[in-house]
Amino acid sequence: MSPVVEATTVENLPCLRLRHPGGDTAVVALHGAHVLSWVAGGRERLYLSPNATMDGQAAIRGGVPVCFPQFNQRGPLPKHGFVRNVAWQPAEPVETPNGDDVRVELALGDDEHSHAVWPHARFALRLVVSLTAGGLRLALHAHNSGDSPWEFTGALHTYLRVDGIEQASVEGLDGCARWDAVADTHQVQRGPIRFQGEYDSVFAAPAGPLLLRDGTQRLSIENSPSFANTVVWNPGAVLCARLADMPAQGFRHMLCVEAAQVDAPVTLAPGAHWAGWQQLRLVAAAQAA
Ligand code: TA6
Repeated sequence: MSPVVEATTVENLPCLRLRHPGGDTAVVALHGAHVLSWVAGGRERLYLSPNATMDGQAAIRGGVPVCFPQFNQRGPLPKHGFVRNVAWQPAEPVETPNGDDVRVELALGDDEHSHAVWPHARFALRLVVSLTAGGLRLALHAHNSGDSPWEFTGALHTYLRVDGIEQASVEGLDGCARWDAVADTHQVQRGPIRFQGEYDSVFAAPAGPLLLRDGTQRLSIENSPSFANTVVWNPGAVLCARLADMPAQGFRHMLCVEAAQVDAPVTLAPGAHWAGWQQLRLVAAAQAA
């Protein structure tokens, strides 16, 4: 293991900590290949609930859950799939480092447990976590290692940390088709998104990156075109109070902006690969003005 990646634990969960020479860090738990922390520009950029269950079984509230092979409850599998609830393994890199990043790869294959939940699928998943100065890139790779096709939906369900949800906005979805999951209405997004109460919407993915504005924070969020949807979620006060693993005011400090495949499942033929990524990048306030 390279000296900039070290084994650590967070509440007894085995984790890997990445340290970029410039000072940024990231922590990824083997449980769920779940990124728990990304510190960039001197502050934490991800929201991890202080009430998250870290027992190596439950899904962790916050960070970046990997949702696969099912988005939410759109199918017969457990909500948001099952790979966020199981331990992945550190793997030898298959992606070539680009020279200035620190990266780890985690792998998960089918086994007795997955066969019980998702019977006919033979698969190999990889999550590549790459840390650059001011940037974090998560790439999910899926491979059909069996002899029959299977399909999936899913998401990189990123919980961004915001100073205050009521001052935050997301730009870049103007003109995109939107399904408002709270009101169950379809419309076209006009202008930046702002938040007052529960917000849960699935968008047709935009062509370019999004921009999160929150106080002095400016964050660019770019998803690969292979993810057909972008999901934006904040539970608001009422739903947040019903989430046992969230503090009552937790909704004020989180905003999920997700690279997702929601509406149209991807079919992977035997031997086929799919990859999808999300790239987060700090933007100087002057650049985002
Ligand atoms: O991606 C948004 C969403 O699908 C919401 O509808 C909400 O349920 C959220 O995910 C969190 O799901 P979870 O199973 O992690 O509580």
